[in-house]
Amino acid sequence: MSQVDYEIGKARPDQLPPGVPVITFDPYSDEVMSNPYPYYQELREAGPIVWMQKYGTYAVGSYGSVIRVLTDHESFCSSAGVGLTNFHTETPWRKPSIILEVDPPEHSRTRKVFSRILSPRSLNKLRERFEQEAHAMVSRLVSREVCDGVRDLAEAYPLKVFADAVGLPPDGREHLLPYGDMVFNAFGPQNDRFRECLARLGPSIAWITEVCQRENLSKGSFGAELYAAADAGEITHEEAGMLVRTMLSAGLDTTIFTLGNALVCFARHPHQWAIVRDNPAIARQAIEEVLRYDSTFHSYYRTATRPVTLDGVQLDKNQKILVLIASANRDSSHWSSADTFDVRRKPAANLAFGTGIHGCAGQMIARLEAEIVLKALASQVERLEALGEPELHFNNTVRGYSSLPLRLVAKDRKGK
Ligand code: OVM
Repeated sequence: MSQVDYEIGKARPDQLPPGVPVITFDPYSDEVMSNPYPYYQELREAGPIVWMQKYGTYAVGSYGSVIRVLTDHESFCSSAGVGLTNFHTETPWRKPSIILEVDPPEHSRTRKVFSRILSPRSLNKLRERFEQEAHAMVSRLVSREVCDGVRDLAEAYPLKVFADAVGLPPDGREHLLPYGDMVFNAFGPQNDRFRECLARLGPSIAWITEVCQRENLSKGSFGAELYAAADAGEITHEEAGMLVRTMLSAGLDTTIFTLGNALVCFARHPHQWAIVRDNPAIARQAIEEVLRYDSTFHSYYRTATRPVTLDGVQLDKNQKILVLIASANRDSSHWSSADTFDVRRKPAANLAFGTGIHGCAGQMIARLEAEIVLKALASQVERLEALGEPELHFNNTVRGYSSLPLRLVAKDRKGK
């Protein structure tokens, strides 16, 4: 191995304390990504904390260990980056996020502004518009013979309603997808997937930078509210632009893949679809189960701020730890029938949105979008028929599909 594999924060395998189980599979390989769950089980069974040989980091994948790491932000920080790249020793591909990749007290200031703008109260105003758009979109698709569930719904919906809510102009939104793909690839290793994505990125970065400027954001939007917070002195104007960037980084791929994963889940589990269709009030809970069963965000890192013991293992300062939230959501010591997709369970406290001070700030708008789309489908669609295998989109951090050929079979309205 080259020198770079052993820099600060990445202990040598031969320096490991005895008794730490070693896993040899590569969580970023196509093979593991095609179906990561058996590998996650192997990892959990190996021990509460394991050594990831290929990357020279620890990893946690059980429910308890994941919570222990995420709720102790003083020992396990975000300011060294929440990807494999250690910002203390390597140069990140873009300026670090001022909300994700920081610790208190800096984090508290930006998070407060963000949380207010994305609070349930402020989101209430969006519900009606979101519902109208979902109903219109679904009824157009139902009237077509076939559609692509990912392109025509999972992508189209957030690209319309969320981008509108942030305040973006209508043209150029196609840049959001390659940009988001890059953001999430960058939380993993600098592998071929990372490099190819960066090489394709071209003009998307410039477009994103441009639309984060105040004059390009519509009145009354989240973007406008961020700049208003700057006028009020809570943050600087430059920080307002950086927080618009966060919304665009974190708010599209995540909800898009969640919607696509939901469509795949329900196409594959028609009885589960029948439960939602016949009782749309369960939609919000059903989305929670989609997030537990096939989590969108699979993993990210924390970094030890000091020598710290985790599950009996002594970690050095600067050590990176992979936190596999998608694995915690399948931990059979926490969930009964963990590998069963069951919309009737109440998967509260699933870790799809993380937990602790960095728990997803956008989770309420993510749930709102998904619930509304699912309810629109429930009111109009009898069955979701997959017309072929969905196409998996490979990304180092988020899991979802790039295509799902689909027929949405209309409900028979006669006699109903
Ligand atoms: C950000 C950012 C990017 C991706 C995800 C995220 C899950 C935040 O730029 O702040 O939160």
